[in-house]
Amino acid sequence: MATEREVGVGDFVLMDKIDLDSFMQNLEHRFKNGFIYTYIGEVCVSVNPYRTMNIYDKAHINKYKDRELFENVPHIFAVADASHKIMKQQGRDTCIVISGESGSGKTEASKIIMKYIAAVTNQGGQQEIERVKNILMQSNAILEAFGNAKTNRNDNSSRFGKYMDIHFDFKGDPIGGHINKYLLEKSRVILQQSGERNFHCFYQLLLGGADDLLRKLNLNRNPDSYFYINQGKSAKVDTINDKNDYKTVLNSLNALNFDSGEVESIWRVVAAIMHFGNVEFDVVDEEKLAVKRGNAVDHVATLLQVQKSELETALCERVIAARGDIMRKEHTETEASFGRDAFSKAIYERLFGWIVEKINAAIAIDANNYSKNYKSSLIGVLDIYGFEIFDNNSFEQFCINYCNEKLQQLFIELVLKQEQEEYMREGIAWTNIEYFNNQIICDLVEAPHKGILSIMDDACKMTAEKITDEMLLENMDRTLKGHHHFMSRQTKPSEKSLKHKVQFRITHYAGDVTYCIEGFLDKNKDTLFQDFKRLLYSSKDKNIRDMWPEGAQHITKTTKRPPTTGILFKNSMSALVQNLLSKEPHYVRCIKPNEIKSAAAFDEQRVRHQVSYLGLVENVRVRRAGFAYRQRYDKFLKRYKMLSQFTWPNFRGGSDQDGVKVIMDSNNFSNDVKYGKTKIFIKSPKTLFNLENQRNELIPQLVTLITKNWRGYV
Ligand code: AOV
Ligand code: MG
Repeated sequence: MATEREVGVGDFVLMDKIDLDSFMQNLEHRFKNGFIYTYIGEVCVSVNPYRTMNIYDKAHINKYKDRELFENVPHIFAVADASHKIMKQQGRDTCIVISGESGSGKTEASKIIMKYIAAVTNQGGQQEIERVKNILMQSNAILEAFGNAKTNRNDNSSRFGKYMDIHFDFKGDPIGGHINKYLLEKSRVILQQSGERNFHCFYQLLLGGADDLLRKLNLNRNPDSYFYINQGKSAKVDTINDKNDYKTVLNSLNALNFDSGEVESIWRVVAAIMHFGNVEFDVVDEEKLAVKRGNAVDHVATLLQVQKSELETALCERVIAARGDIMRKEHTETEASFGRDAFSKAIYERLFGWIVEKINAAIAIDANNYSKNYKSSLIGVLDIYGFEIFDNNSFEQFCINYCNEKLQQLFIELVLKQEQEEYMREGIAWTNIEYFNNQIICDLVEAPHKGILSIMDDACKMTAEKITDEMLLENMDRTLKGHHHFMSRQTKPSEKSLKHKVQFRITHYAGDVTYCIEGFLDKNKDTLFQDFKRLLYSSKDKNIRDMWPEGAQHITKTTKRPPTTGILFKNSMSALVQNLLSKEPHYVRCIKPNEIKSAAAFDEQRVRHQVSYLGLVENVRVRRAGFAYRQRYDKFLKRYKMLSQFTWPNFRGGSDQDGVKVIMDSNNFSNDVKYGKTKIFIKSPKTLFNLENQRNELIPQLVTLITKNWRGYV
């Protein structure tokens, strides 16, 4: 029973009138009164409060533990509990899909869910389970240090997608986990827009690292000294304490069993990248390029534990193997700079991947405690990078926004499918509700042959002629002309806001995004000269060598061209969707209340836009199309049995459905309900209100009655 007084309507399905205006009114009213969560049936809508709320403490956890959704004021804890309960009681795999645009609160939501699960499990205090819980919690600090960064939309923006499986034993206690990461935005390592930062770890090291360590790494504490981390001119962020965060990360690395050598390797790679950004080139003569004199390259060689001369060679020329012959080719200055940047990005990406693998090793189910055949159930938690629009949008935004299209598609499919299936299963008639299906945008990006990813892939495969980004855009124009969600100056000459031959626009489900084609091909090809791979494989540092196993390959061994980044990403998205489809989904739909990170402002227009594109009103309509409320007969009877003398104090017999029928008939609700095979479906929310009110009025009398005559009832 709710102990807090509700403000507005806790479940949009129960609103009198279902339209965007009523939805907005209820959402705003609740938000302004501190109610940031509201349901649409079992979907939880969450508005980022941008302030610390005291609704996540022990008392709240206890309030939601083992309760039904409707028993308390809406809360994300209830979603976590529902997911855990189904997994535990029915042994079914579940997942919690958290979506919403950049800065809407997805990552915080995922942490709150983990916190709840950690708090309600392992009542027996088993050591191994405590260990697993500890690792699950501590891994966040590390992943955020290396995978999150300040963007102009969010001070702690996830720059990678994260899907985490948590495995549970038959008692519902966590026994292990696994993290899948999706495309890290590695271009940030070398380039940041004004107002943005590189990944947090760079600043954490500079501000938090011990004097000794910094001396060893040849670093000074001033972020402005390093080109790779100073371009955004915003190293200092009010909401971030890099010094403290460094300590937290170090503690977490220790907790996850990274040994001191591994921790040192991590910081050496991070430091090497900072020095790398300061490496420049001199054109000696037309034929010859050299690394500019200075210390940066010396530091890089020392930190990566490779020969300086070999590093310089790898930077200035490349080895080409053609039909068994080995030749050397000098780089131009542009090629050398490109190589240096590609190398820096690659080292960072490998470091990140290596860290994730080590975390996975630490949280893998312990084979000593659980046999290989042990059947565990799991909860998957998905926290991806949200839809984003910047002043300049490139290949990374294109991938991120495509990922969000896929999740929206999944939501549409499943929410409708679930409803349809439920009505069919229960033998109840169903009427369709109109909604915008973004499949057309998913197709625009991913369709074979005609989709943007495919056009890009074809362009990357052409080696005979040099294809430029401009030519790629021309190919897109030709193939996609007339598509309602694609536009360029070529396909629509009157669109003067688009730069001819440089920009194109996609009308995404969440809004129009103008992309700049420059760099798309390089980023999609993601070329890294072989020389760098061999160089790192020669490192004296075992950990760095481990990050580059392919460096062992002999130069003359021809390697197949690796798949392009876009195709890899498309495949990983498709695998992710398949995986989510195989589980029972729960949704948290996050909303960003304003653009200024304010705890007070509710920007009606911005929120209205999000509610619209997320399809939330349609969600309510679908949910209510026939029936606002449904419940299993046994549960329904348990809750409302006191409303009829036939079922209270003693149920006079028959099935649960019979009992429910008597209650509804005796209250004259027969016209408002349908009886499915296992559930009762109620059409009007008023019926439920009425039942709830009667129950609330009866309960005090019953309590008094029971207290007076309690012996008689026991
Ligand atoms: P995101 O994950 O959705 O964006 P975050 O979860 O990082 O967004 O939230 C952004 C910021 O909003 C956080 O750093 C907090 O300051 C604040 N915030 C969010 N949720 C809460 C909450 N429940 N309570 C208090 N503050 C909150 V991105 O990763 O950019 O898509 O790529
Ligand atoms: Mg995030």
